[in-house]
Order: sequence, then structure tokens, then C-alpha cells
Amino acid sequence: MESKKRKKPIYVTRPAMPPLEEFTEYLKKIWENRTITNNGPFHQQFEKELAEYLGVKYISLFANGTLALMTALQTLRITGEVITTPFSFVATTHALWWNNIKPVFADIEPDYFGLDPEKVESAITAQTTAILPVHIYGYPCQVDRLQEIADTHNLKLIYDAAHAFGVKIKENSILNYGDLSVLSFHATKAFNTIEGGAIVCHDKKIKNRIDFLKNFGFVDETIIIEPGINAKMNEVQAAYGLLQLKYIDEYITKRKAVAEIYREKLYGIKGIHYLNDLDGVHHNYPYFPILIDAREYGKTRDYVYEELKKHNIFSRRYFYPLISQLPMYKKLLSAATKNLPIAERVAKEVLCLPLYHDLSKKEVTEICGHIQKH
Ligand code: T4K
Repeated sequence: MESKKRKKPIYVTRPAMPPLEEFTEYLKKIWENRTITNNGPFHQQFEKELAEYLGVKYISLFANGTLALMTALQTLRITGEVITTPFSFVATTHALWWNNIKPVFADIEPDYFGLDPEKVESAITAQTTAILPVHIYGYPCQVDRLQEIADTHNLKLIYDAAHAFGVKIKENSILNYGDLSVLSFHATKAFNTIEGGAIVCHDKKIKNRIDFLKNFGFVDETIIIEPGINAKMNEVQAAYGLLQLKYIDEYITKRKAVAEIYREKLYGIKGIHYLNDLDGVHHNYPYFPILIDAREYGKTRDYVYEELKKHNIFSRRYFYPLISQLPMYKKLLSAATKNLPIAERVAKEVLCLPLYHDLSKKEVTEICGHIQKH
């Protein structure tokens, strides 16, 4: 990878932001009415428009995805053991830990890296109360098979859908599967509200419970039904989110175009593997992960990561190390769940290349050029 270091760095992502002039108009309204949090008008409007956009019945907004995950577990009163994936961002497992729930890791599938339903089934014990899969990189898990397992064993099914904003399977939102789905609107996500998140549910009673829980358990001034938390989204975030909704289709179309250039440029490089679109799925292109098979490619994933860095190009090893390898979780591994060969291999080989809506063809070509010329 010999060539000159570029001056301006390229990061793994850059947030898409709405036009400042438009946002200023929204801010003026907030300044006028002085409701800046606690279910104000922009919050209410954003919940309504977001539910319509996503094609879901009920949605509750949150300050971030992690608090939403923690609250989702509280909503369904999950206890004991939960089967989850070791191949995710740490927040997935941390949310279990904060709820005093034991995470039990099952291996992932080799093609699209979702939890392997067969491995889930064999990890079920008398203490298991729920399954917490992740639609990793926005690729749908095996939703029908996971639901079947949940139904057979009377388990709750909560999806970490942090990467899956706007993803649809045959025109149906992926968020309509399972009991609850949790979104993240962090700055690094395909759809962002700076920080933010949401829980999607299918029942008004559950939505009410979520809304109490995220607001200290308050029903009214004097009635508090649960020891809730403060996980509310504020008016500035909600206004920004409303504006983002106007542009999200354009952002996703542009992200798709970037992904297609990558696929074209990387096609045929020995040892470099990428994910393709799935039939019948509307994708959202939140990341561009590649797997680097060191034996075929001749160099390791870490070599490519470091070399790109030398050229001022910052790819990321999402998701390495595996959550199950972290010191606080490693000790929980039982003999039955120690064996996670697919997740271990993928964590060792994966590299997420820069992807955002305004990454240019020239920049993608430059990144791929480095990978080609190793
Ligand atoms: N579940 C899953 C599966 C998740 O992936 C996540 C979050 C969650 C749950 C939890 O949701 P939240 O509580 O976060 O809503 C990032 C994000 O902080 C995190 O939200 C995300 N997943 C995770 C995969 O990635 P970092 O530590 O890699 O971010 P950072 O700050 O290194 O940013 C990466 C690059 O993005 C920077 O090099 C430059 C660029 N960037 C970043 C920010 C924040 C910008 O250009 N502008 C910015 O404002 O964690």
C-alpha cells in the first residue's frame, strides 16, 4: 500500500445533518413556546410521523438506544437468563447486565451474522426468559424461525434493531417482528437525532408502560406506578429528527450508491468478501463490512486497518473484540456456550469501510485502490 497520505481524513462515518436554516426555524418555535422536554409538541409530532414513516403501530422515543434497550427489558419484566449474540456493539449485553440478567451467548450464522436459531435453541435452560438478537448491519435475522422458537419455549423476543432503521422484509417493517424492537438514532447511524433511540411495540398498553418507565414511572403528579428512569428525548432532538425524516430516503439512496461502488471495485479481489443485498429486503446501508480472509488475501484484517490509517483513512473493526471475550463477560461463559467459532472468525476478519451519504466515488475508489494494491 505505497502511496501518498491524503491530507483530509476519511472517517468510518460522518453524520447526515439537516440544512441549518431549516433547523433554525424549528429552534425559533422551541424558543417561543419554551417547552424544551417532557413530551412537548415536536416530540408528539415526531412520534406520530416516525411511526407512519416506519410502518409500525406504536413507537416511544428515547434519549439514546442503550436506555431504550434497558427499558425494553424492564417493560417485559425480563429476569434470569437471556440468549444473545456475542457479535454486536457492547450496549446489547450491557443492557442485560444493568438489569441484573445473565447474558448467555449463542453463535451466529456465517452469511449475515445474525443469531443462529439452532444455537439459540440448544442454549435454552429453565432460567431462560427471552432472546435478544441483533439485526446486525441492518441485515434481518431469521425472524420466522426465532419467533417459532420463542413461541415453543414461551420466551419473549426483543430485537436490538439499532442498525435496522427503515429495513423492510417484503414491504413489512422489520420492526414489526418480535415483542419489541429497539432503535438507535446515534450520530453514527443511518438515521440520527444526534443521540436518540426508540422502542417499537404492537400494543397500546405496552406503549403506556414504556412511556411510564422512561419518565420515572409517573402517571400523574402524585401517582407513580413503577421505579422508572429518565430516558426521555428532548424537544431539540425531536425537532431535528422531524427534519431528518424529510431527507432520510435521499440519504439511504445515496448510501446505497456508495455501497454499490464498493461492490463493483472490490469484486474479484481474492480474500475480500462483502455482503450483498437480499431478495425481497429493503436495505438501509448503515455500514459496509468486508471480511478479509488472511490466507487468501495474503495479509490480515489488522494489516489493512493499520495501512488505511497510515493513509488517513479510518476504517473500524465493528465488532471486535467479541463481547464474550471482554473480561466482565468472559467469566460467565459455560462449557456449553464457550464454543462460538463463527463469531470468533467473523470478529477476526471483519472491517467496516467508510460509508456515509456524501462519500464521493473518488474517495471510495481511493479506499478500494489501497485494498487492491496490497
Ligand atoms: N446496539 C447496537 C447494535 C449498537 O450498534 C449500538 C450503538 C447500540 C445498541 C447503542 O445505541 P446508542 O446508545 O449509542 O444510541 C459508535 C456509537 O457511539 C454507537 O452508537 C454505535 N452503536 C457504535 C457501533 O458506534 P464509536 O465509539 O465507534 O463512535 P466514534 O465516536 O468513534 O465515531 C466513529 C466515527 O464517526 C468518528 O471517527 C468520526 C465520526 N463521527 C462521530 C461522531 C460521534 C462524526 O463525524 N461525528 C460525530 O458526531 O461508537
